[in-house]
Amino acid sequence: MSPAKITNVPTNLITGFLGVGKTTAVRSLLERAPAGQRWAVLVNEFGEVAVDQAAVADPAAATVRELPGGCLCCTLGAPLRVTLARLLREARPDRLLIEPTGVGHPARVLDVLREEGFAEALDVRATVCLVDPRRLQEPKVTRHETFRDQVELADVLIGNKADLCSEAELAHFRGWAAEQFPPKARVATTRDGALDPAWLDARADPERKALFPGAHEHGHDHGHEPAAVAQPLPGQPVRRRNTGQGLDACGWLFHPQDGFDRDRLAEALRGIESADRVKGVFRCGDDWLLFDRAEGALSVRASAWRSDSRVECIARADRAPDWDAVESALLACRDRAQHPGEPRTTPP
Ligand SMILES: Nc1nc2c(ncn2[C@@H]2O[C@H](COP(=O)(O)OP(=O)(O)O)[C@@H](O)[C@H]2O)c(=O)[nH]1
Ligand SMILES: [Mg+2]
Repeated sequence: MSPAKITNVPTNLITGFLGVGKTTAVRSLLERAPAGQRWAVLVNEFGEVAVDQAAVADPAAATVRELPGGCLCCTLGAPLRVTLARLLREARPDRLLIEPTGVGHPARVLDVLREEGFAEALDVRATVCLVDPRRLQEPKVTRHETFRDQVELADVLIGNKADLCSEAELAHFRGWAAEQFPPKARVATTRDGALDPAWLDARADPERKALFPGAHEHGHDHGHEPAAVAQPLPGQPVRRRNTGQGLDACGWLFHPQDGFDRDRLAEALRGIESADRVKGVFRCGDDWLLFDRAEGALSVRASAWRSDSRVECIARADRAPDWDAVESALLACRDRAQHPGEPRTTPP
């Protein structure tokens, strides 16, 4: 056995629907990681453009890797194993957090973490599922097979966005969480995913089983390998599209020279009304800013990302925006100073 062998890295899966606050929780946990510990994060977003990596990137003590392109459970073959093995080898983390896409099925991810190849390297601890208590009244959510399995497989169940919930909604969440069987190791409500890092060490109960292990096997028409990334040119971003499971995601990677006007961009991102989620990092002058629109509200904050501007939009497939128009609107937000005579090109 090599002395450098990696063993028993405490590992947690952070699950929950799109927009519930998983990445916010991961950031919050990283900020409160014990001093001197190195944590690693593997994120996977539904879209093909890796924006979460930029969103989580700030904490210096963490290594963040993103596996773009569909859902973790679809990239379960070589891409997940290879990325995970490389992340462990390079980061040699004291803890690993994995955020699968909100539409992904956690059971198969857990299976990979527990399979022979990783059983020694990883010590799988509590799976933490975040839910939005306001949405527990919606049968569309509570009957959703992926949602039910996220809840079923969770050791720790968190009602997040408590600040946006009424007392009645919070009480309903607590009652519903208490009825889960087998009982959860921990139930709590949080704001901005501010979980107590100690909850991560709750025991993972391997007896928790998916109710719908096949729930995810339908409706994909994206490739099962992350697409090779083509190179954008100034004014000619690379566009990536991913559809399936009733969702239509479209993202753009811009050339590092493309800079944007903050105000016009905010207006344009608000204007993509039929997208449920819009997330991007943009260079605006000397600043790099993370724009995040969820449930209609747009937040803007500084980002540690410095590589290129990139954005990802996710919409319901039956009301997806005209992506050509979105691309034109984004390009129109570039700094007026640059490339005044540049020809408009039609995307592939
Ligand atoms: N008001 C409020 N907003 C939150 C809370 N947690 C997360 N958010 C916001 O919800 C949006 C989605 O959060 P994110 O962590 O990216 O969700 P994810 O898709 O599950 O990773 C972001 O704009 C967050 O700032 C919360 O507790 N309260
Ligand atoms: Mg996220």
